[in-house]
Amino acid sequence: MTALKEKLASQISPMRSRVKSLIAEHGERKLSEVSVANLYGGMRGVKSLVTETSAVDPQEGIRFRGYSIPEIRERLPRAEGGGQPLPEGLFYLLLTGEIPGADEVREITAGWRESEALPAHVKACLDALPTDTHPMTQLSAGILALQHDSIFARRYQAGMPKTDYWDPAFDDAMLLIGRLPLVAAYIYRRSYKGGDHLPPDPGLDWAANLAHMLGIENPEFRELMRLYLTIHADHEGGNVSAHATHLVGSTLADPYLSLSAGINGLAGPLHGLANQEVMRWIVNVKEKLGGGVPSKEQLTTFLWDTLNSGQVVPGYGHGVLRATDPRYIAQREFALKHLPDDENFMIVRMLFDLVPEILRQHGKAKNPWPNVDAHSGCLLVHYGLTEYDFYTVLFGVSRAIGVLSSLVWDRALGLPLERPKSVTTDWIASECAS
Ligand code: AMX
Repeated sequence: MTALKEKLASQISPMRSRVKSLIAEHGERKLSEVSVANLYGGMRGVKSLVTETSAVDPQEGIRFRGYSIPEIRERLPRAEGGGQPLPEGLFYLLLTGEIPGADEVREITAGWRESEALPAHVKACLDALPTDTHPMTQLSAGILALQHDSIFARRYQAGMPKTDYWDPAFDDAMLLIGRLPLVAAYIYRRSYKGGDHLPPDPGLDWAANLAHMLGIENPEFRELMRLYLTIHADHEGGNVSAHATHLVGSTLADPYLSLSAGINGLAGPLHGLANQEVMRWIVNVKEKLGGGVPSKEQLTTFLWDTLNSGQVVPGYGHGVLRATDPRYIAQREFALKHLPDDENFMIVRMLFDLVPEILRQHGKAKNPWPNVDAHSGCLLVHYGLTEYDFYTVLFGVSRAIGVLSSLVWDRALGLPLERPKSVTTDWIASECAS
């Protein structure tokens, strides 16, 4: 058993007892109310899920097991000579609540990179899809094809006791996360590089190896991938990718089936697909104006045109946040350090100066500030990753770390099938009339 699995195993029994006594002592205590507006309003703010790995404060943003983004950037182990946290370290933190040391992180890198050959049938499955199939569709299909190797599904069929569910869920998570960069790179190279695939480099950490297999051999891009794959990993439990993974997993569908569901949710333009939409919006502006950095006046006109035609400004607003997303700030700091004069970054900065005030005047969005997706595109383009449709795949590879950590805890705590009650509009109307 690895150190991580051992640590996890030692935490499960006390946590089960804690939850049991909370339910026994306070089971009837009310934590939230549900209004008619909530039912029609996407359940914003209704406390109805338990997620141990992270929590979002509307003002401060994400905390992973209590640690803010600046704190994890400071405290998580880095690659040798690197300045960014390793996603491996975040995985350890999300699962255990503890900051790992370099040895623990090395062990996770080794685990993820152990069986990273992509099975032939997975390649064949992806190759059967037209190369212009959206990369997120390919990612979801690739994850489903990998499900053939699910240890959870096999052990469930063999009749494992409930108390053991977390164990193969963890093993599946390790293998699946380890293979995701292979799937992502395979999709990228078949979709955009004529199927000229690049073999993994065994000497690299997980994120750097993904950068390598994409074909971008730039140490700064490796650093970007480490940061990117860390900060996109988790955003508490109610966002669509996390919630969908949790919901499907509550049927005891294995981690592959569950993650594929979460990835399908991430592929929506109001969720993870916003990152490709931001870059597309910027390029569209530049094309219409004949290239270069537009003036403030020109950008303002484009922003109002977008809003007046009934579209959203991608990368701005949020279901929970009410301030600038710290994941945006982390990427901005990276850009200020490494690409301060980049043209697209200059536009992203101008948008930061303009959009909040325009959205305020527009008067609809509850949060006029940028979210994580407003920034990532300009960084990726800078290092040569210019295929916008691929961006959400990187988000998905990272998100797997968070939602699969949560799924392991779901199974450890024996969380049941999720099955809220639905009602009809007639029922609501008659209830309100009484
Ligand atoms: N541009 C224009 N209008 C916006 C807006 C934006 N960026 N953000 C919100 N609004 C509008 C909504 O469409 C809604 O309009 P309606 O009343 O006509 O339906 C109104 O403001 C109220 O919405 P809200 O309560 O502030 O937001 P929400 O919780 O319903 O939705 C989100 C949140 C992210 C879907 C929304 O802000 C949005 O569409 N943003 C642009 C897309 C985006 O960046 N998505 C990525 C989010 C981060 C992520 O998940 N990766």
